[in-house]
Amino acid sequence: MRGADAIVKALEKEGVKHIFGIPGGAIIEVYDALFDSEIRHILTRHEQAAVHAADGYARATGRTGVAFATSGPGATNTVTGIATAYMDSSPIVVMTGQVARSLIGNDAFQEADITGITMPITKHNYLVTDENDLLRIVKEAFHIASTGRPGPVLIDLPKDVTVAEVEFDYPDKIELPGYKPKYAGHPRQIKKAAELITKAERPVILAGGGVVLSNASEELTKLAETIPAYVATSLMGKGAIPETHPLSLGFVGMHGSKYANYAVQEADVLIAVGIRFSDRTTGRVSDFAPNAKIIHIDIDPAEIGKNVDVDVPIVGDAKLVLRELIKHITYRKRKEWEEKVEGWRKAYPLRYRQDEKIKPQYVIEKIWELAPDAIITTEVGQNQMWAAQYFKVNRPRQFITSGGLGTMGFGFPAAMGAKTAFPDKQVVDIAGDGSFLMNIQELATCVDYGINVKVVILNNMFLGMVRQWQELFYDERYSATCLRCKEMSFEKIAEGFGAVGMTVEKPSEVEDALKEAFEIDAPVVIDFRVDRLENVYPMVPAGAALHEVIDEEV
Ligand SMILES: Cc1ncc(C[n+]2csc(CCOP(=O)(O)OP(=O)(O)O)c2C)c(N)n1
Repeated sequence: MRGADAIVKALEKEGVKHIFGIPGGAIIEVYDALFDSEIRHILTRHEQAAVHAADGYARATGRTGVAFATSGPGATNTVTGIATAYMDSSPIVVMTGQVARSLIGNDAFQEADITGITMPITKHNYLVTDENDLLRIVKEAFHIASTGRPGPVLIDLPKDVTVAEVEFDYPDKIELPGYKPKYAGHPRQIKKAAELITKAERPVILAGGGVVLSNASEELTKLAETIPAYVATSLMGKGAIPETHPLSLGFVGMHGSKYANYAVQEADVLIAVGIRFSDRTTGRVSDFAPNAKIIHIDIDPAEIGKNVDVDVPIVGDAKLVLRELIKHITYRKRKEWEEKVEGWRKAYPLRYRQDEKIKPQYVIEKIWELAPDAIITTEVGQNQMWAAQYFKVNRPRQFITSGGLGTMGFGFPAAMGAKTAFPDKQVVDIAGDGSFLMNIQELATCVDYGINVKVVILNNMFLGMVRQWQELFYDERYSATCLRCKEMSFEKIAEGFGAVGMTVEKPSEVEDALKEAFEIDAPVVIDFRVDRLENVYPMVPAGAALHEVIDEEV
């Protein structure tokens, strides 16, 4: 059969149900083969959105997402999507068309060296130079993307490879001598960690996205309850423990709650699980958790000691390591520490000033009240931080956000991906007006395929987070952050695409508008005209330590 037919058959064997993408000349054979397949292809309106959708699909399900693009501009349009998935360790396979082998290096029409371009932002990538390698490569790509520390894998497919005759002999074994992720933690290290925890008077668990990726939230919650220890998460770790759990402190870092930040700073033992200590989480790293011995559990040995010195490193899968660790722990209440943390929780709750304008935090609180089980995606900026602060996530894979790369334009196509995987779930993209405009064309895709996501725009007519930095740290010199679009109507734009649009200007209308939107069986865009100058607090300024937090008087 044609290489193209073999690819599609291989995808079927891998259990792929949905692909997001856009065709073109170099990948047309694969699309031709797809025509006869049961796999559902969703034609997005931009390749960046196709990759974000595959990524959102992967984050919501835990299964590998798949995106297609043609050569040249199609391939280069995937770059931001791939880098976004790479930074957040999301398993996706991206297949790109390439010019025929004889033309590679000729500056042929729509030629781009996409394996060269994506080398630093993929877990692995392939240019298929021999059609006899094709099926082995597809098999390896799915294996590499989804095992160990997950990540994006790209396969570049020269057009003549997709036309060439191949025999369909899909391998069932993988031989990658240089790639053997380590899953079980070292028993001696686990014992050492348990000894430290047993002696600790102020233990805190710091959970990252790795807990979500390894489906270890049950084990993590059990560990917290067994010690007992408070749990703070990174942004990516939201959902590692239900945020309504009495031991949850929510997320930590630049816009984390004061009580979470203080608890980390005062901890005497920090149990860091599946976390890479990004600067947004640690604040000034030299003053991060200064009183703590640090236990670091991570599947990627390259993360151990990368940003923070650790006392007990454990390389392994979070789920397996936690299961073992729990066996060595006996419950011991730490009354003094509990009183201290509960004191902070009482003294420094997340709060905002309510007045006659719509407060963005209020909108999020209402979303949470009305749809606590919804899958939430976010854009990037203030909207993302308010969503992280005020939407209490109750399970892993419920909160989908671009943490590492901070990609504006991610949330909406990621919501499309999540909704494609879970058509019966409410999926809400919490957006800023700037971010939503970066992939707004996907409204056409949503309408086309009946992907009924809800977009909640916290419209401040600013690139709000940058404006906030300018207000606080650049003497109110508002350089290029005002979007000046009072006249622009997201409601009409949505309607122009065939979706439902709404505009809301009064706090008293917020709840009814959300209720109505959640009932409508169509893609809905709600333009909430929020208080334009609202800032995100608390805030740890860039370069400050986690306890050097600024807050507003309420
Ligand atoms: C693709 C991209 N370009 C630029 C930035 C830098 N940036 C971070 S937040 C932000 C403002 C976002 O504005 P908006 O989407 O309106 O959200 P708000 O902060 O107002 O909630 C910008 C420009 C980014 N994160 N991503």
